[in-house]
Amino acid sequence: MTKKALITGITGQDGSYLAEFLLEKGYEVHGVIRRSSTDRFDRIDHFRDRITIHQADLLDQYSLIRSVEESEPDEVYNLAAQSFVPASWSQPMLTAEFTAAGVTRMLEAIRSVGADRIRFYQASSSEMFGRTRETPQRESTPFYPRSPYGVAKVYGHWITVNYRESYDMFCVSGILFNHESPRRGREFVTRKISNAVARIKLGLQDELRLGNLEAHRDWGFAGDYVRAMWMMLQRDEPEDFVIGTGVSHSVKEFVDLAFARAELDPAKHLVIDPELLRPAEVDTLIADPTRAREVLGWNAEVGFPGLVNMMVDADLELYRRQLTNAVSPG
Ligand code: NDP
Ligand code: GDR
Repeated sequence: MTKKALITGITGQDGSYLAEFLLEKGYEVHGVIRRSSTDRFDRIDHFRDRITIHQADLLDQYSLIRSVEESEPDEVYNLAAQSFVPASWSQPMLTAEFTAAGVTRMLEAIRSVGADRIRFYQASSSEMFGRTRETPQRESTPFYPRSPYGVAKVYGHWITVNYRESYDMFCVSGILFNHESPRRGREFVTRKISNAVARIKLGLQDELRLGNLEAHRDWGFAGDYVRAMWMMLQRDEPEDFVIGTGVSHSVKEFVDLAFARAELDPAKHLVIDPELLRPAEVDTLIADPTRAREVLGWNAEVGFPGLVNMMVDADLELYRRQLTNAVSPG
């Protein structure tokens, strides 16, 4: 029998890769999209006709129930969230509504429709570890979030654990470390860098303004990480896993590799802007993905240099195409 999956956040980076992955596996894929006055289908346009869209919002309980009723999923992947950390300081209440309370609304929607047969994945985050003393971070590491976003994710994490224990539901959280791709939103630091490098190379901009260059992150490729989400829902017992590469790099290292890929000198273009520093920073994150490797059989296939090169090459290609189209007649 064909399996059915419902994905919230399908228009986002991870949602688009996950949908492709599940379509490839033969799933019937349904996606939740919130109403907007403009089309926001850039990341899913190329498979839009192979999925079913349900209009719903994490703020609206009834719309979520209806999306679950209509799609009759075997698996629900809750990827929707306000996911940009700096925005969580400027919009803390909205972040709490989307990223924290939204998880409960989705769990309630599942519970009201068919808790015993629907498996649930929650997109937890390494931001929950924040300033924890333990390094590297594994499943048992205590949380110490450093932003309203991180705090909201801790809520989402524990409510998922709580529904598993309260109602015997198959609910899991994947504690995913930063994962990037050419589809990453342009405000996140990796894409901001690859985008700027490509534009500088092609003479479209001259400057790249960044905040804290010394922050360290465990960066992987989003395509690898959506595979881990699916693997977690195929197990006999629900269990939470840390997903990361186990290697951490600084923002500065990302900058140096990205500029080198385009044969540019960062010293000529990089500007440090104190306005981009955060009220509270997460200095270093590094995953211990041992359980994911040993129990799930998951590994990150793309390493750090491969990821940087992939992102710079994709942005160079994107802007070269745009420039060619702009000058070609007709
Ligand atoms: P994106 O920001 O790219 O995508 C977020 C998605 O959520 C978009 O589809 C967005 O829709 C949707 N969304 C936001 N608010 C609502 C709402 N009120 N109702 C319905 N949909 C909504 O995030 P990513 O793909 O990078 O991340 C996916 C999930 O994983 C997020 O929960 C994120 O917090 C979490 N995460 C991400 C990591 C990463 O490194 N990428 C690491 C760890 C966790 P729209 O297009 O309309 O804005
Ligand atoms: P993060 O990702 O906060 O880790 O959250 P982001 O790419 O925004 O920042 C990473 C680090 O880079 C430093 N930095 C800058 N960041 C941005 N965005 N812009 C800048 O100009 C800049 N200069 C330096 C930041 O201070 C930070 O230390 C991401 C999101 O995808 C979350 O949703 C997810 O949960 C976590 O990853 C894991």
